[in-house]
Amino acid sequence: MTMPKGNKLHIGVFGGVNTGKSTLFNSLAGECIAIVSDEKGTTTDAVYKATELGSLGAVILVDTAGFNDETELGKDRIKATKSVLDNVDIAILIMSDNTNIDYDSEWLQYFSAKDLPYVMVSNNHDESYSVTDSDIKNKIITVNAKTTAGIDTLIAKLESMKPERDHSLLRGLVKEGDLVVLVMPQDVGAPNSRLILPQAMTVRELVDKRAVSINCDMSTLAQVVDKYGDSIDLIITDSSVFSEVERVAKGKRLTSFSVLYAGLKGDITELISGSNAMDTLNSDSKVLILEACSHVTTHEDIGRVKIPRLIRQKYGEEIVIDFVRSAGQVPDMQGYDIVIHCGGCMITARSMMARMNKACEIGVPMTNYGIAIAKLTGVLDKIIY
Ligand SMILES: Nc1nc2c(ncn2[C@@H]2O[C@H](COP(=O)(O)OP(=O)(O)O)[C@@H](O)[C@H]2O)c(=O)[nH]1
Ligand SMILES: [Mg+2]
Repeated sequence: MTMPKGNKLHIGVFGGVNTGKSTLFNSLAGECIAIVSDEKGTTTDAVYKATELGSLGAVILVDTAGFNDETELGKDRIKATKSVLDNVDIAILIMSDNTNIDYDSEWLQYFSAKDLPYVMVSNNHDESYSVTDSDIKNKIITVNAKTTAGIDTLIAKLESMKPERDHSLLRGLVKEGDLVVLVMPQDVGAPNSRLILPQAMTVRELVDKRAVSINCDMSTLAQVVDKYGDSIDLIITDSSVFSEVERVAKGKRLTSFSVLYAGLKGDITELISGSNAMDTLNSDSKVLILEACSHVTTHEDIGRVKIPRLIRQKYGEEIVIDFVRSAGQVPDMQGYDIVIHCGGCMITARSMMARMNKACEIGVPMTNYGIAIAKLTGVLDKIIY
């Protein structure tokens, strides 16, 4: 199974038109994907490419449209490039003869405003690049995107910039030797012959931690609980069957894949407190269900059917529930009483945090699928995270 894009380090290539962004992107990717051209504005939408880069391992490179594009389509391209800022973990800013220092300064400010680590690269024409500030000049790495001279230095710099990220789902919840029961109902929406990402990641982590896991679904859970009783240290369930599991679990430590996943991508404390907004919803409220997947997903059933059904049961048929699917830009969340986001397995942690920060800025509470289901079925205070 391949890791979805969301879990890999994303590196964006930014810079003015014709500075050699696509050439560098191709050199880093080691093959020709982005169109390189003398004509300005050749790269329109961002281009994403998975590759391996030194000790960084698997990364996603993102080629963008130049930000001094003055053509008719330029505005849309710049907007698309700006939305990439939320999706990358490191930015490369390219400068060359074609550089306009005013634009570069503007973009350095965007990087800073988003706390986005960046590296400045002078492509081929170091001498003529008119930086007077020696402090900045020392920070610039010189490359020749075409011949790949200097690229090793750039890769070494990127390696040193890798953000520390806790990729653990289970954090402190499981220790060596624990017995963990995984409840994984495989309904019609489940992919053929494999587990969905949060489940597969959990199994892998349990193996790494030398914990022992038992896999079951609702039809066999009672049997497992009868057989292993007090030896069970934790039950992790699909959140769609929270309340059923809680009834069978008889006070055992309980959590869900999506709640664990929420902690990996977003700020779990904020997402849990965001769910408190559900206490004050009524039939006049407006709910936004937000999916980050760009393709037809296995969560469709949870976001489009299960959660709306639970909400309507509790607050009435008239309550407004809107759905938005957006993998790129932070969607418009204004005017809603709560936003319920999917687990975000296809987007980066930065992208998820950009959504949470935006919601916070406009005063709209945000929670996620798993936490919302736990809240709606009355088991939120019974789960650990
Ligand atoms: N000589 C030389 N030409 C380059 C270099 N990098 C890019 N170019 C050329 O500059 C033009 C624009 O490059 P491109 O990568 O499409 O720029 P972008 O608009 O920033 O993506 C192309 O003709 C490239 O072949 C370089 O390092 N050396
Ligand atoms: Mg280009």
